[in-house]
Amino acid sequence: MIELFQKAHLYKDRAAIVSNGNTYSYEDLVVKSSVVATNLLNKASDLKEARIAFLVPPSFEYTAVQWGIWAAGGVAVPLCVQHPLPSMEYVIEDSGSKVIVVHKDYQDVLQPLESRPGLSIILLEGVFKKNSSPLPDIDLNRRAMMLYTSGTTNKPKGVVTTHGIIQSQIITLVEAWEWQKDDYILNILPLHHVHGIINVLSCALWSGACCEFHAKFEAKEVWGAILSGRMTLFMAVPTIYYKLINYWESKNKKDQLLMSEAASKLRLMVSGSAALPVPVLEKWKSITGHTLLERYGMTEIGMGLSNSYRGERRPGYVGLPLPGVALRLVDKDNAPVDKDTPGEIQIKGPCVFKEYWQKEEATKEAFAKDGWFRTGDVAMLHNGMYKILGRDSVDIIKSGGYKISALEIEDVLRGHKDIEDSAVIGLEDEEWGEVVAACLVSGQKALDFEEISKWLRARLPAYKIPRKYILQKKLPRNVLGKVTKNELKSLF
Ligand code: MCA
Ligand code: AMP
Repeated sequence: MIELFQKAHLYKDRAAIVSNGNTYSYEDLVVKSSVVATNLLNKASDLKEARIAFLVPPSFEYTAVQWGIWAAGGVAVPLCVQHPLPSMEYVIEDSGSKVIVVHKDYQDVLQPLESRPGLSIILLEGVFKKNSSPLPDIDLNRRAMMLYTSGTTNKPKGVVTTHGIIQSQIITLVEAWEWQKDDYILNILPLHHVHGIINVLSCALWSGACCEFHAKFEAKEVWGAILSGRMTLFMAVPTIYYKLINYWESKNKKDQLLMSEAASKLRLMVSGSAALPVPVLEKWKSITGHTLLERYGMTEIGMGLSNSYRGERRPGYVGLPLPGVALRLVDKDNAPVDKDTPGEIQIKGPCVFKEYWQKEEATKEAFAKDGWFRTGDVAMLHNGMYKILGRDSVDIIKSGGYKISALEIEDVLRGHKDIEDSAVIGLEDEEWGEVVAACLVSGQKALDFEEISKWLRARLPAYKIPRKYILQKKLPRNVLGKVTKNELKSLF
């Protein structure tokens, strides 16, 4: 049996999940996920790595479905409840999911897919109905999850991890950040990415701790939970800390004092998924007394580097490789670089993903010949700690902690009837890290940027919509015809 489930049997009556005002024990989770597994199996003995997509908001039910898919031998493909249909449709098709489990509140969104041959859309109630029956034995080397990530190709790729890889990603963090069964964490992150799924939910459940879900991030709700004194841990992206600071600043002195005092009692607060600006770190320290623990990760590797739980946390740095993670910095020829010299981060270890789903060539290209995973992030070792310096591609944007491919947005923009050409870039932004900006070419036609944003919203998630536009007669290009994106930035 998967070790995560074995542990849950031991934790039994302890609170595992709080969602929608209810508290669910580990026993509840074990029972419910076995029922889900039995229903999904529908008399078969094993799902044999069939991909099962699920559209369920962050909740006890989300977790029971995820565990149920795993227990039945399937591959969990979480869909994001905030995404428009075309984004979900791409994931469903690319992953080859033939079954989708959907919460009734989102049934209408998937309605256009209902008549699709070979696709079965099952309401959540439908996987909760039968009693459980014996379940297959799952080997650690089997595929378990597929998360979609944007990269230097125009369409997102499915990052496949096995039960063993997931386990190793969890154990590393449980050890490094000293998770305990008395921990209580809030999960306000989306549940189609590593940060929310592994770092928060799975680490909590591995440890016998309690994970409280909120449907989405609201600064007021997070501060409310901090004030209640029930939390011991908090993990979020820098944009969330920025928003929490703004909320704190909007309060009167008396309230601020209470909020600060309550926050100072947590045992750990972590930031990641994007660079934590030093002013945000400093402001948070002045408000709460916490030096945020900054760490570095990626969908393909889980977490790679972390500042220390007990030792030094250096502002602007991401610390040292986590236990079990091997890291090297290399130059363009894959030769290791000296300290104080920028180099690409390459990673090896049991935490590294198995493959990009059905993209053999992309998988091969993602690894150096000697097996190291090429992250595309550039860092430097300085005074014994790693500092992230940037990325080697201008086509990748990080906004609000989400990784966005400029090429994907350009590709969609090309489908608009009035747009002849486009180039998308990320512009530095205090709140979002970067904001998406688009330079458009339309020939003689006038463009209505609001109409374009509206048109895009039906096709892309909100965080991929450009927040700034400019119109140009033509795009700046170099002699090879490639758009010079750094030059483009200066036009905004
Ligand atoms: C939303 N808005 C934006 C953006 N996103 N504006 C500019 N840039 C953006 N990126 C706008 C919306 O369109 C809306 O405006 C307004 O902000 C509020 O939208 P809402 O969706 O309510 O925003 P929010 O809830 O405040 O979202 C901010 C957020 C969210 C909570 C920071 O972006 C988020 O959950 N980020 C976390 C992503 C994450 O977990 N990444 C991990 C992947 P209007 O009303 O005008 O439309 S990375 C990972 O997993 C690796 C392994 C790692 O290292 O962790
Ligand atoms: P994703 O693939 O969405 O998981 O995003 C992973 C990317 O986020 C990494 O390749 C980095 O570019 C970026 N990232 C994650 N953590 C940090 C951090 N602490 N500082 C800077 N960049 C980060």
